[in-house]
Amino acid sequence: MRRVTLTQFLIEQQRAGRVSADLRLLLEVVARAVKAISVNVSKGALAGVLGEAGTDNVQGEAQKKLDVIANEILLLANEWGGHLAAMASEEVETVHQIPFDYPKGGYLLLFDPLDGSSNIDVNISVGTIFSVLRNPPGGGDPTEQSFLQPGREQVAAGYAVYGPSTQLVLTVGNGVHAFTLDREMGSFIYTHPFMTVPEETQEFAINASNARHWEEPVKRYIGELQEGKGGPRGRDFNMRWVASMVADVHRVLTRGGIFMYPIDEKCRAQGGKLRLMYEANPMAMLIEQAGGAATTGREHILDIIPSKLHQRIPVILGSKSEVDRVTGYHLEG
Ligand code: P6P
Repeated sequence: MRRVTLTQFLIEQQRAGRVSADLRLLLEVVARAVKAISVNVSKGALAGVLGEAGTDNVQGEAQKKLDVIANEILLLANEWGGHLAAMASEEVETVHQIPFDYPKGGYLLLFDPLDGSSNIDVNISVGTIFSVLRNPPGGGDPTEQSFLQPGREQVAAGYAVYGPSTQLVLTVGNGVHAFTLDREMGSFIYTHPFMTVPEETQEFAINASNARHWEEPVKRYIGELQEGKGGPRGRDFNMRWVASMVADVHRVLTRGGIFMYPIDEKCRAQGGKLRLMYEANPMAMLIEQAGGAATTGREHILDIIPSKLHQRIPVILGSKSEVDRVTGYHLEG
């Protein structure tokens, strides 16, 4: 069978008018950066990249060496190409401006360079999440306000999952497509066209150690799943929790499920656990493009008008029938 590469896929999307030449270049550059991150992640102890960096990020979290490495790879890879107006990273407090000696383009790139990095030292899958917005017209250097657009404005979103294989999962608004890294060729090969989230599922993902902090609708919903065949759902359910959003969402995108990091008494003061701009929004675009649903429990994630760059929100996403059910429980009050 003819092997289609990411480059060929993107050229076909450009020919069909779904991506501009600049957006195609942007996605190629991000893919190249992801390959470099994959090389570092897969070397682990052999490259001395495990363990703490000895610094904290803007979230006040201790950075892993690979957090810093992945962030630098993405910033340096994307600065010079002329396709970006600015960047924003989970690891950087303010907007990252394009150095003055490089040309600027019309897109804004946001990313979580290495999500789930607490799993690095125990060799569990981690990932990179990215989101692409248009830079609003108006000249001058982009400000934080330039980035504060609802998720529906995204022109592309995706993630890389560094697992048994490295996969790049991408949408440009025409379905969800996955590419598997062929390390010998150094190419992403098109392996999963038009991924879809099954409407029904028997698998849920939540950090059950937070149960005592959950709101009543979540306690009701999870309780019903745990009652299984003998309870109101009349069937048994299974639970998975990797504590690496990319790994958990990739499983949901691949075989269905519901992924939940709801608001609870523990994270209420921060607004939630997961970040809106470079975790929830890109994942919500992918899930909706794949026929699933993504809400905070009370509203569609992609409709939220952001108030700040590192804003956190509750996240419930995956198989539509389950997301609709638990969102309904929240709206019943
Ligand atoms: P907890 C990783 O730190 C992360 O941001 C997501 O990737 C993951 O889903 C979540 O936090 C795990 O949180 O509370 O289970 O450690």
